[in-house]
Amino acid sequence: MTSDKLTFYTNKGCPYAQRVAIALKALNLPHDHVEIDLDNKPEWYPKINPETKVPALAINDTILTESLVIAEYLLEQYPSTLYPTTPLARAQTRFFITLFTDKVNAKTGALQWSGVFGPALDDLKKDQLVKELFAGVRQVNSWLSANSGAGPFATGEKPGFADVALGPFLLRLPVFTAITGVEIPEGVEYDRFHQWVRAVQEWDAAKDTFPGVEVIVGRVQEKIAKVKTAQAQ
Ligand SMILES: N[C@@H](CCC(=O)N[C@@H](CS)C(=O)NCC(=O)O)C(=O)O
Repeated sequence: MTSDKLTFYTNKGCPYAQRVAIALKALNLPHDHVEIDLDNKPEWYPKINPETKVPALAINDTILTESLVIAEYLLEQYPSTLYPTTPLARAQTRFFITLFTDKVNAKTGALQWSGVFGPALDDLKKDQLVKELFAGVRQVNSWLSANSGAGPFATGEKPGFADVALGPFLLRLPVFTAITGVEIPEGVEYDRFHQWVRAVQEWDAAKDTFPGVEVIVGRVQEKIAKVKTAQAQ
């Protein structure tokens, strides 16, 4: 429990904001929820976050922004089994978060948002990125096999910091497949990765803060259509 007043500025579709939502839920922290319409942001929002992005978290009168910073603050401030107990374990977890972000998330993002947020990729570049993505997943699979015993979570039997940070992106892999048609392969080099995805999909704190694959696919398609229409004008 906390005596601090927590106010969470979020948008339910945002994976970064979901990191904080997962932490708040898993730690059972009471808070006020302020949903920000990203297509029509309130005129007062820059006072909360000058970047006008979600998430932001007010702790009494102090405002934190950047999802990883907020999530880690919460895990550190409110002790639980989620936060690694030694500096070395924390460093290893941060390494894994970076590995996944660079080798997997950056690739799925570039493919899913080709021509929308990033440059439009030709087929050759897409094929190259798919190869890099699969290689990245195999690297993540190796790290999991070497560092988390039998799993099923990123750093062991129970969910932890890495699952809070990366869970939103694992939940959105079916969205990525629906939009791009690219599916992560099966097989021994990918088994531990899929086991991790399934564990996060069944974890209450992740499940209960996710609007669902269809809802997110709909939002992504809407966004793509909107940007393409604007580009055509
Ligand atoms: N690095 C930021 C990224 C947050 C972010 O990109 N949020 C998006 C929604 S998913 C946003 O607020 N976009 C609104 C905008 O860019 O105007 C974090 O981790 O908190």
